[in-house]
Amino acid sequence: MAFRIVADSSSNLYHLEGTDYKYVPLKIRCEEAEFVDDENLDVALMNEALNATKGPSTSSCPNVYEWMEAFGDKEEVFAITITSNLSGSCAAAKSAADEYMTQHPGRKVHVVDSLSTGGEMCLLIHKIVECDKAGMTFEETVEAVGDYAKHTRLVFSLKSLSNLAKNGRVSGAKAKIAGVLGIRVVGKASDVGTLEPLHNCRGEKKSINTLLEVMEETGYEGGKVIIGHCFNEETAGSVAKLIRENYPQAEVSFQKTGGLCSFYAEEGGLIIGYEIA
Ligand code: X90
Repeated sequence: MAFRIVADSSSNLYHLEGTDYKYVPLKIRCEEAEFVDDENLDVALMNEALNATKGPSTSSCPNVYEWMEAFGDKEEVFAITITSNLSGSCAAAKSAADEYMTQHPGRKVHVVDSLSTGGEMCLLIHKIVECDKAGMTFEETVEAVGDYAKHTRLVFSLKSLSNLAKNGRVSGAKAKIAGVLGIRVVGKASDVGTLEPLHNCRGEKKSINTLLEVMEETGYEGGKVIIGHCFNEETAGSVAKLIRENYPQAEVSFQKTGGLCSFYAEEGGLIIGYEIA
């Protein structure tokens, strides 16, 4: 591997076999405890604590120092962040990159603002690995990942938008609808990297069909899919089944949401990154 790849933990990716991959954790906090979104985090325990707390709960992004630490002493680094429109992670990564390149002339860091999170970040990470393995230069890879990002998207299906609303990441009015029992809000990451709720679905089955419809409306034609779920293997499996029925060639994989995505997607939530044509 020529490149080091660093992502914040909203990618739900803590290890990447055979690559020089590192993650920087976000943190989740309530009055009683702080949870570091690393590979040791027990998400079920975190959820329990968050459900039990009466006070506010919130998240925080990695700081400049933490990003710099993760760059290590590498010559060529790619840093992939959660959308800059909902988090300070990207701004911190960019400051870290500037500082790193000033301190070490000749070294290069390219920050990729995913304008998304979860599985869509993973697709970008996999693309960088692919470029590296193909022997592409840093500059060629910067261009390739930029082009590829035009062909990746993210949809979600959430039972509750409560933590998103409480932390000002979505409007209170939209969160209210999602609070109704049995309603799932299906939506997508907008072009500017914000949450765009699109449909209020009654029942799980309806939400699964709606997810694929939204994927198709945004250009899905059977490309790679990464389904992230917060303790909802069953629905994740049903989504995969539906995709495979319609697109037998589709490469579909699963991931459990880590701390940050689980906090915001909440129990039962699905976050799906995919390629479009
Ligand atoms: O800096 C921080 O404290 C992190 C804040 C993150 C806020 C939003 C996280 C959303 C996570 C929800 C569904 C997918 C939405 C995609 C929108 C681009 C997951």
